[in-house]
Formats: sequence, C-alpha cells, structure tokens
Amino acid sequence: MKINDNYDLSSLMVNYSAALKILKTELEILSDEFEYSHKYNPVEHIKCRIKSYESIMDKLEKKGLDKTIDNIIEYVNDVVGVRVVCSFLPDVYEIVNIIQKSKNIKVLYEKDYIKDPKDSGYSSYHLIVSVPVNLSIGTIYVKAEIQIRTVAMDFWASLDHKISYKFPEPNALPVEVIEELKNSSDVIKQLDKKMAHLVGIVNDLDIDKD
Ligand code: 0O2
Repeated sequence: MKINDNYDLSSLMVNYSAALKILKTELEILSDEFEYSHKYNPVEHIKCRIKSYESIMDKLEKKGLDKTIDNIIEYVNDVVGVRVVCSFLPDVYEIVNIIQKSKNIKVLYEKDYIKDPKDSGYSSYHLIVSVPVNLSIGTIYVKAEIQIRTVAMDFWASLDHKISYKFPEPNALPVEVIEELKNSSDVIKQLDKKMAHLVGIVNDLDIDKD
C-alpha cells in the first residue's frame, strides 16, 4: 500500500497514538508501584513522542525501502518513542527489569548501548516492544521503542542530537567535533559511575529514612 493513501496513513497514526497513551500509562503505573514498594523513585522523567512524517520518510529512505504503509509497520520500530530518564546507572537496569517482567508490554528485542556504546559515544538502553491496543475491530499489536538512560546520558544525547547527530552532512563534521563529543561521553560515563558509587555509600548508612 503506497504512502499517498491518506486514509490509511491517518488510521495508522491513530493506532500509534493509542499505543503511545497505553505505553506511557503502563510505565507510569510500574514506576508508581516501584516507588510505593521501595520508597524510592528511580525515574526522573518520562518523555513521549510520535515520530514526525518527515522523520519516518527519512528513515525509510536511509534503510533503502519504498515509502509504503507496510514498510513503516514492518521496519520503522520507533514511530512510537518513549524515553525513561533515570537518576542513577543501576536504576536503568532496574527499569529494564521491571519492563521485561511486565505482562502488558512484550519485549521483542533489546540493545544495550551502555555496555556497548555506539562509535559516536551514544549510550542508552533500547527496548523494542509490542503493545496491545484494543480497538472496536479487535486487538492489534503496535511496535514501540523505549529508550532508558541516566540524566547524564540524556544530557549528552540531547546536545549531541543538536550538534552532530542530525547534522545534514555528517562527512563535513570536523574531526575535532567528533572526537570531543566522544571524549565528553567518556566523562559522562565516569560521572555516572561516581554518582552510583556515592549513592551506594549513602544507601548503606544505617539510617531510617521514613
Ligand atoms: P530521533 O530523531 O532521535 O528519533 P533499528 O531499525 O531500530 O534496528 P535504528 O532505528 O537505526 O535501527 O536504531 P538505533 O540506532 O538502535 O537507535 C536509533 C535511535 O537512537 C535514534 O533515533 C536516536 O534517538 C538514538 N541514537 C542512536 N545513535 C545516536 C547518536 O549517535 N546520537 C544521538 N544523540 N542519538 C542516537 P533516530 O530515529 O535516528 O533519531
């Protein structure tokens, strides 16, 4: 089915929008429940977005695929995107674990760019998931991407996104910029380790926090 079929594109976007609402609510419930039972909230904030039409088309083009509805559904996994920003490094894996155990979110596959950062220095934990959406015609399953990272990783990624990631001519980026961004991501990694160490020391103090 070609992309210029406006009716089908609109109805697809309605499905994506429904999946985003469900995913956001599900993650908020899981986070609230965690906070209640552990007296600690590992989530700084949750950000949601639907990928713009232009970005969807760019991604199909980058992947060398025809601009069809079927290719969006099959190959663009992050039309629905949710970012969970955590305080400390161990919190990221805590949240990954909670999502993996969730009955309502099915993990299709995952990429640990914290263990294996991208060449750019990008670090984050990605989960590609499937979310059930109950429509009048029945249940459909919609794919979504959840990015989980620390505030420090989020700081780096947000600025890198503006400085280099979306730069229209990547080959024209000065080597200095690429190298310094990579060096900055190493600094971020050290900071995350240090903060995790410090909070570990404080948590081990024998003090009643209620
Ligand atoms: P935007 O504008 O952020 O949405 P896949 O088909 O999922 O296997 P894909 O989509 O290339 O392949 O997945 P990948 O590389 O695992 O993750 C893509 C997303 O991660 C990007 O989405 C960015 O959000 C983020 N990302 C990946 N690499 C970098 C990087 O070097 N710097 C920054 N700042 N973000 C990065 P989009 O759609 O490319 O962009």
